Amino acid sequence: MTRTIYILNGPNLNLLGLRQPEIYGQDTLADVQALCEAVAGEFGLALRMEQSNWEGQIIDWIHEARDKAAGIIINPAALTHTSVAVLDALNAFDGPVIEVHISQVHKREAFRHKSYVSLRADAVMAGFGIEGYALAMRHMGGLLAK
Ligand code: CA2
Repeated sequence: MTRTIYILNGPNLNLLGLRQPEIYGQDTLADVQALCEAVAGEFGLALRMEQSNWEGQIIDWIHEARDKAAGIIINPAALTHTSVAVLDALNAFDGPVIEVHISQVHKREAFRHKSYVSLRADAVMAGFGIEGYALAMRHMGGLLAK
C-alpha cells in the first residue's frame, strides 16, 4: 500500500508568494505542492498538502494523520511559537514529524526563536526557502525506508 505524508501549513501561509516576497520568496503553496509531489514520486510516497488559518483544523488533520499518514511535515507558521495544543496533537502521532520554516527564524525576532513543535519534531528545517519542504520530503523518504 502506498504510504501517505501529510504536509500541513498554518495561519497566513495561503498568502505565500502574494505578500512579503523579501522574507518568504515569490513561490506559492501550489509551487510547494508541485515540488513535494516530485520528491514523493521518487520515493514512491503519496502526499496530502493542506493549509488552514484555524488552529483547530490543523489539530484535526494531525489527529486524522494518526490513522492515515506515515509521517507529518508541518510548517505551523505562528502556531509554532504559541501552540501547546499543536504540540500535544503531534505527541499523539507515532510516525516521524519534520518541522519546516521557510525563513531563518533564528535570525528574526526573539519570539520566533521559541518553538513548541520542536519539542516533538525529529528534524527541523529553517531558512532554506520552499526548498526546505523538498529537503524534508527527502529526509522523510529516507526515514521511512529504514
Ligand atoms: O518562516 C516560516 O515558514 C514561518 O513559519 C512563517 C510564519 C511565521 O510566523 C513563522 O515565525 C516562520 C508566517 C507565515 C505567514 O506567511 C506569509 C507569507 C507571505 C505573506 C504573508 C505571510
